[in-house]
Amino acid sequence: MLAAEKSVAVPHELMERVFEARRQSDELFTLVRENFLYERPIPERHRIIFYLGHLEAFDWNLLNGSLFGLKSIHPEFDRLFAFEIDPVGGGLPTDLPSDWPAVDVVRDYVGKIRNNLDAKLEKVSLEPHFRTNFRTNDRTDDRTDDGFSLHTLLNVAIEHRLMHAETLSYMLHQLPLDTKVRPRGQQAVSPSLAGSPVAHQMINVPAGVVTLGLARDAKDFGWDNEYESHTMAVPVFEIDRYKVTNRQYLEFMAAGGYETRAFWSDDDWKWKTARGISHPLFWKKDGDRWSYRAMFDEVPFDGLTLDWPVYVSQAEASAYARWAGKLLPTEAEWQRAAYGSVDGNARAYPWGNETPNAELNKRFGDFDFQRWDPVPVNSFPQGRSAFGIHDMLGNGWEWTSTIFGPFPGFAPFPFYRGYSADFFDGKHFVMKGGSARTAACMLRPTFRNWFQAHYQYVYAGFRCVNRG
Ligand code: AVJ
Ligand code: FE
Repeated sequence: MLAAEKSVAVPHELMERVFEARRQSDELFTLVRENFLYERPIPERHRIIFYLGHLEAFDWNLLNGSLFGLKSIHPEFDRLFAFEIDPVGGGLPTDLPSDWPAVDVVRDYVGKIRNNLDAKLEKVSLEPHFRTNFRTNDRTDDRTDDGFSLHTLLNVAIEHRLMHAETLSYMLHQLPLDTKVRPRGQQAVSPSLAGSPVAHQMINVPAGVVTLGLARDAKDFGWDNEYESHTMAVPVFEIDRYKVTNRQYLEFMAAGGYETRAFWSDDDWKWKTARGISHPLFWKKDGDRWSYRAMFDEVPFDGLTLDWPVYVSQAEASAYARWAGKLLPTEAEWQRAAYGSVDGNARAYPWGNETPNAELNKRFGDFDFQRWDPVPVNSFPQGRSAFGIHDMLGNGWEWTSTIFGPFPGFAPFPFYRGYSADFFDGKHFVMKGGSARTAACMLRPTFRNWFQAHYQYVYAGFRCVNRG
């Protein structure tokens, strides 16, 4: 009967998610030709090799530090691979490839950490006090000294890894094409899904109340910055039915958008000028024609790619909005446009209450690793929100005008104090929605992403609003 008992105790669902997340992150490292793992595609961030060790060091430090208390197999690596760099302020990192251990050594560390953690997880999952709180966020039978369940910690490990699967994707995006290995069957541009021309218009969202954040006693997992739940009144506004496309952004450029001082804030103008920025990072000029730098190809602007959402920094998005005589939405407006409804009841997703899965994803949006690149902004009519606004989840994050800050009642996770709090500096803006490389679990209404206004690398675009 041991086998049956074990199958009850082992947290299948959570461990399956750990394994699936590992599959996603492992795949990314196979896309880079081995000699390029020591490259730094984004000057502000670590070399690729760091992330190979980081995901396991993170899991180890988190689970072992708070719960297991096993002897470390490599304390030096636990520290070396522990921390990200904060790209704000200070100079750029100056470390050299030779400062990092060899790939084989890092892979060996990864393998050993996984074996140790998995063996321990299998064992503790049989201990009675872990059984209940493996399944929910329930704090009544807490296990860490700070009162957090293993369920919470495993969710932190899973979502941390999945977030890096996305940040690594856009990091590898910046590598020269000949340093990457194209996945089998990968096409340059996804065939058209919609076919009809994009009919841009603005949609009226009546005044209403929106709920932001997660209740402290909610059973579902959320990061520290998602707590607590609170409501806000949102006055009437109009919002773009679709994200701003490459085609629309070309008009802004043709109108001298990058050269007109009045469209830019002081800070953004200084940044743009100092860096000599004159077009979106994902665009490339060939003679007098633009092409799009996709993940594994450069593709000319044509009927399809022109209708992809434009990916830009928040500074560039704000300049466009000013040129158009509009504004970027606040976090609360975005939330209401995506999850609100005419009758006042919030939905779990813009399309309703169906939880995304492999089948539904195909109808509802470009997210959950289905593709590497965007699709035209009108590709998923069935994913539209109650107000008829398209493409709110997937196909690129959306910048808001809201500075990333704590919700009322915020408390940092004691086992990861800096996750959000380190970025409450007035320089980071909330992004909502998700990209082609965002895992479905992070499409929940309360998930908040953030980057600083001058960060061009992320798969993020925007749509505009008008207020009375
Ligand atoms: C939440 C995506 C802004 O990439 O800097 C990963 C996620 N934090 N490891 C980031 C994160 C620490 C974070 N973002
Ligand atoms: Fe990290």
